[in-house]
Amino acid sequence: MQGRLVQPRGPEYSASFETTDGQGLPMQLYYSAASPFVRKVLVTAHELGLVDRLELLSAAANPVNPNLTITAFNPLGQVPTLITDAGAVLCDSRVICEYLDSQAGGTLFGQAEARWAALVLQSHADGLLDAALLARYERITRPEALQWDDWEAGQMGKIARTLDLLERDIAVIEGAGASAEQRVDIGTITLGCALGYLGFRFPDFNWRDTHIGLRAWFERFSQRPSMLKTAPKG
Ligand SMILES: N[C@@H](CCC(=O)N[C@@H](CS)C(=O)NCC(=O)O)C(=O)O
Repeated sequence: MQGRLVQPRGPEYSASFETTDGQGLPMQLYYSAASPFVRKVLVTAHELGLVDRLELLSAAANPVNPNLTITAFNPLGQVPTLITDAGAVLCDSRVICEYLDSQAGGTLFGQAEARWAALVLQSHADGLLDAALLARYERITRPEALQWDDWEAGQMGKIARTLDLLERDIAVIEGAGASAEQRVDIGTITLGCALGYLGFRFPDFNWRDTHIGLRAWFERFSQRPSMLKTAPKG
C-alpha cells in the first residue's frame, strides 16, 4: 500500500468542493489496512492514477468505541473518510470513489446502460460487504454471552444469496469476455474487494467451489496491480 503518513488536517479547515487540481494540499484518507471499503477507494485511486495525491491517516474504526479522530469529521466514525485538498469532508466509499473519478476525468462509473450496470453491481457487492461486517462484528465486538447465532446465519444467508445472483450474472460481470480485457468499473472494483474480504476474514466460508464463474473472474481480477498493491492486512 502506498501513501505517506502525515499530520491530519483539522476539522476547522474551511470546507469547499473547489479543488486546487493537485497543485495544492494532498487529499487525506482516514484508512485501515483491513477495511474492504477503504480498499475500494485505494483500488479506485490506483486505477485512476490518483494514488500519489492521497495521504493515508491510519485510524482504527470501531462501532462500539468510536474513534474521536474520525468522528471529528464523520459522525458515523467510519473509514474511509476523505478530506479533499480544499478541506471538504466526504464520507462513504460510494461518494469518495465517485469524487475521485470526477477528479480524474470520469472513467469508472460509465455512461447510460454501462453506468447502471456498474452501480447495480456496486450495490450488490457493497450489500455483501455490509452483511460480512455485521457478521464479523457479532463475533468480535459483542460479548460472547450476547452473541446470537441466528443473526450471524442471517448475514451469511445474505452473502450466499448475493453470490448466487452474481454467479448467474457472470457473463455481464466478465464484460467483453474472458479472452478480452476485463471490465473495470466501480462495480467490478467493489466486487473484487468484497470477494477479497471473504477470503481474508471468512477463510472457512467456501464460496469458490460452488461459484466457479466468480472464482475464475476473481482469480484474474486479483492480478491487477491495483488489487495486488492493496491486499488487506491486519
Ligand atoms: N457505507 C460505508 C461503510 C464503511 C464501513 O462500514 N467501514 C467500516 C470499516 S470496513 C467501519 O468504519 N466500521 C466502524 C463502524 O461502523 O463504526 C462505505 O461504503 O464507506
